[in-house]
Amino acid sequence: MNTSVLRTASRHLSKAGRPRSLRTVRGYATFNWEDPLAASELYTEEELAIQETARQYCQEQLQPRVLDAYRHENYDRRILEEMGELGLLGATIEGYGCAGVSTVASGLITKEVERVDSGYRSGMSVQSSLAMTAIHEFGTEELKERLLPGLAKGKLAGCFGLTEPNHGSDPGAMETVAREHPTKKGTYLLSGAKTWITNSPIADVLVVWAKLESTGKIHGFAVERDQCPAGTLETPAIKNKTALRASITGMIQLDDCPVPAENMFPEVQGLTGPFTCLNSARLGIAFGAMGALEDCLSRARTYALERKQFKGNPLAKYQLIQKKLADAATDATYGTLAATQVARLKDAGKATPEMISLVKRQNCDRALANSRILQEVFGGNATSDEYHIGRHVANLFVVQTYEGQSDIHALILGRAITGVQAFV
Ligand code: TGC
Ligand code: FAD
Repeated sequence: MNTSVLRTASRHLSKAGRPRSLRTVRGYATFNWEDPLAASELYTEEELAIQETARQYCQEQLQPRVLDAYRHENYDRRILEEMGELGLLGATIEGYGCAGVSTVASGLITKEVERVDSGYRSGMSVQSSLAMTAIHEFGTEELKERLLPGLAKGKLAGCFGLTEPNHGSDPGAMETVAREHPTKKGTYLLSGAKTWITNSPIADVLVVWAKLESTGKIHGFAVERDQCPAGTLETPAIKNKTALRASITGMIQLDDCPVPAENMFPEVQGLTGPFTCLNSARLGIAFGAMGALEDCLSRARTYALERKQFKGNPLAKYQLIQKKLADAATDATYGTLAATQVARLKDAGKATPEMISLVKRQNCDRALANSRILQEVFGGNATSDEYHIGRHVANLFVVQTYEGQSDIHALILGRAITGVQAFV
């Protein structure tokens, strides 16, 4: 907490020389604006310790890098190894060099990373929830033992290719195909294009979803870059993004790329494969978006206490400003509690995909709406990237869009409520 800021503003806040929010009312605990509904009471000591480790790493190692990374659209590949060293990658997986923590703890890690930047969280989520989960849930034992430890340590980078140039919200219509090699038994040839793929330009292991030409069914493949002959796999970066600039995004272009049959996921076919991984990543985003919103709130509060307009009053004294802060704090704490509840239910085997759609949609929508309103607190200074708020706002648009755009999650919920399908 910035006590010098509080001192400056104290005469406007209370006779006791501290903000009214910090006063204790007899018989009650002290209100903590950073955790208004005391979500921390719901976490185990181990979960809190994991959150603290993640927060320390993120604030000490990621925060100082983010402005430069965002300005120059430069993702530092070493970040995956740093996260791997701390056990942050594939954290819920048991064995294979992974930490085996609860879904709640994993959510809290995600929240701390996204407090710094959604792009950093993106790089971690794709590695953990999408690439590693796909291999862990659906890969052969040999594939798991060969690939998961390297992914867990961040020595290998992973990506997840579902979206195509012509198919984003409707991945069921994907055009990427896998056909059996005409002469080489036990090999599939993959052809097609995936786009907007986080980590693809740096990925060593590319999880690609494709339709088997013979059956038309969707299957997953772990494509290992070092096994692909020249010209069969290209992963050009998509440059000049208007958001998520601290992450790296690209395409996956496959031209009769040979993949051994052992690298196909044997146990799953259809969209259940990719959606199982997305369940995990979407829940992570529900936590992460609250981290980004909390950072916007904290920065807006500090600014409002420091900035004086009209007779030397801090902006924080004005009611319209206070409402913006109150709305953001309310949505951040509700969203954190809701994500925590779904994560606990997931660990207890009681969660449903619709619950995950609900919290992914609501938390992303509220994070985007509130961050955009908090941006106003900074006036013209919001235009400077050194205030960080504009970066969060731009990022949160993407967070609301990927892993199922918000309206798509509304339709998933609408289907569950009415029993009527609205997609087709
Ligand atoms: P639908 O008929 O609903 O389902 C087809 C099959 O899939 C099963 N299924 C699920 N399984 C597990 N978990 C879920 N959440 C599931 N949802 C559906 C379902 O049971 C069915 O199985 P089966 O055996 O009967 O075939 O399929 P649909 O085509 O009607 O789906 C429509 C819709 C809109 C729900 C779906 O396509 C959708 O969610 N679209 C959004 C696409 C999306 O989320 N793309 C994400 C790409 S990855 C990404 O964005 C990563 S960014 C990461 C980062 O950088 O952080
Ligand atoms: P579209 O599907 O074309 O949708 C456009 C708009 O139309 C949306 O608002 C949508 O809600 C709306 N819409 C579509 N259908 C309907 C309907 N039936 N009813 C009402 N409204 C509808 N994908 C991956 O596979 N892996 C990744 O790692 C990955 N990383 C990404 C990173 C970034 C930076 C970005 C921007 C995207 C990434 N994506 C990734 C892709 C992302 O998942 C898609 O952008 C997202 O699923 C939406 O698809 P689309 O962009 O094709 O939009």
